[in-house]
Amino acid sequence: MASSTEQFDAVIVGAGFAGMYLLHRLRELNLSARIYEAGNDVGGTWYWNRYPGARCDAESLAYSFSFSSELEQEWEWSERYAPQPEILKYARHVSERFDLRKDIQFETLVVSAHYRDDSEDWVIETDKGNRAIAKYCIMATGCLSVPQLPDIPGIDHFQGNLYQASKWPHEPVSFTGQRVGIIGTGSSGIQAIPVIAEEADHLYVFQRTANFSVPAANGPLDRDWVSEFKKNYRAHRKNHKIGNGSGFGDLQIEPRIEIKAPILRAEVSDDEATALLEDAWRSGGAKFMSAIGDQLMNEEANKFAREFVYRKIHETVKDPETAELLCPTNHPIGTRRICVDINYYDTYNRDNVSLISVEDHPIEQITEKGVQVNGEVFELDTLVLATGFDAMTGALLRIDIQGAEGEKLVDKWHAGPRSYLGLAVAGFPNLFTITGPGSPSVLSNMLVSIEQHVDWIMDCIGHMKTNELTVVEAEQLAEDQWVEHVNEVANMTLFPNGGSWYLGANVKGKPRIFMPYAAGVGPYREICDAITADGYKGFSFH
Ligand code: NA7
Repeated sequence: MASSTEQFDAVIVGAGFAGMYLLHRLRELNLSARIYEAGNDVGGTWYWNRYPGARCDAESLAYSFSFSSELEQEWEWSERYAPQPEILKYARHVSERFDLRKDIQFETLVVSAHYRDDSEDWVIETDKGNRAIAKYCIMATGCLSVPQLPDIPGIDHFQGNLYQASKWPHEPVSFTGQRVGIIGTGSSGIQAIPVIAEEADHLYVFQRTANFSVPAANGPLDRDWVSEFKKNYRAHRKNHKIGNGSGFGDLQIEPRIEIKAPILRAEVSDDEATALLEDAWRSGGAKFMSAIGDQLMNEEANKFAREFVYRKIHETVKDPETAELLCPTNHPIGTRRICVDINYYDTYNRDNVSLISVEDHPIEQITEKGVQVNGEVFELDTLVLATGFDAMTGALLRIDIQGAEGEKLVDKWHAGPRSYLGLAVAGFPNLFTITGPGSPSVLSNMLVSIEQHVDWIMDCIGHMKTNELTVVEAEQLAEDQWVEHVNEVANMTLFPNGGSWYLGANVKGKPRIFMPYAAGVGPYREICDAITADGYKGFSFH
């Protein structure tokens, strides 16, 4: 079925932020590259996730590229947390500004990538019949790009409108006068619920597991403040890249309350700890998770933060039974991704919103008319599925990736992903993964991590070019030690107790392995840089 074979120095899979920056950097090295992208535009996550209320839970001024001062100076973010259409516009702007589109083939799914031992290159094939040969194959496939549909009988029988949050139509969707149901109360559901509730006649929220959510304290960005911030952009960016955190550094903007972390729970009285949490709550955003320095390490500190949030939920939600159902009790706060919301809890005070707990009585089936729980059918005109993703490994394992001697990635990872630094896999020469499992990835500001990975890979490829090397491969021992280290770090935290998609727990049959590296972006960068300085320790070249 392959029509013709094209030759490139590198093939990149995915035209999200990672793929775009890769292409830009490869060109700087005078290397030819082609991106294959499944969507019909750039933007990755921000191309697909168009559901009502979709916006970034990281602050705009940090969740943006830092590689071009001109770009960061000229682009104006409107809000503290940019809405999806604005981020997509930004992605398009980047693609045009750096003339990226001519090397991107859209609406094309990569189906296989096979390494050839004899010629030491990759053969990449697509669903459109392309066959490309490249020295390097770089997976920029995203951590949350394969939607997970719920395993509920009868979905196909539903006669109303059925929408998936992560595959939202490009045309406007109206809920006016409708009975709407939504399954899923993770970040996507929590963003969509308040917006749908404003329009629908009635909204039924089917909640299996309550999640912790903190207020975003979103709002328009003050222009004077932004221009002041931009004067010091380099210093801010530098700050985002260091420290044990997630890559947001000193960005704490509206209202401007200084969070005095890291202060450990044992160092402060109950009143002082409450004051720290109160400041973080008012200040808004995921930084709440570092209000007390050891919240994610120490059960006592975590319990204190949980109880603070329970009080907030009970203060906000008028009906005590609904409030109680919204209080998560089966995981430490932050061990499932903390949600960042606009009016989420308050939405349950509306007369047109009902919370249906399906924790003890799972959804039995979806009928032609609606959702059946405990024998009762909730009749609906529209059903929204916000049921998550096959995270971190899903997109990689859907491609038939075969490394040296025909080894399949799906076999190598049958008991869970194994990677050196989340960047390279032993037995898969010249294959790189951007923000792969074993790197800070979903625990970090994605843009910070993407730029760091791409820069590291470009240094490595530059090194190979200079030294006329053909092949780079992670060594088995280095990979084994790294996997052990990632687990060790995870086990020092409360994360493994979360039962979340970080562990693969949301996908039936998926091995339970804590996939991201939890030590923070700063230490991770230092390790990567030290490996480079040490002659790429743990990598072999020829
Ligand atoms: P999440 O956070 O994985 O949330 C998925 C939600 O869907 C979660 O509440 C699930 O409940 C629920 N779910 C899944 N299957 C079912 C069934 N069968 N019945 C009831 N409820 C179900 O995905 P999101 O898209 O919200 O967020 C993913 C990330 O995207 C987010 O962290 C941001 O980084 C962006 P469960 O918890 O499994 O009981």
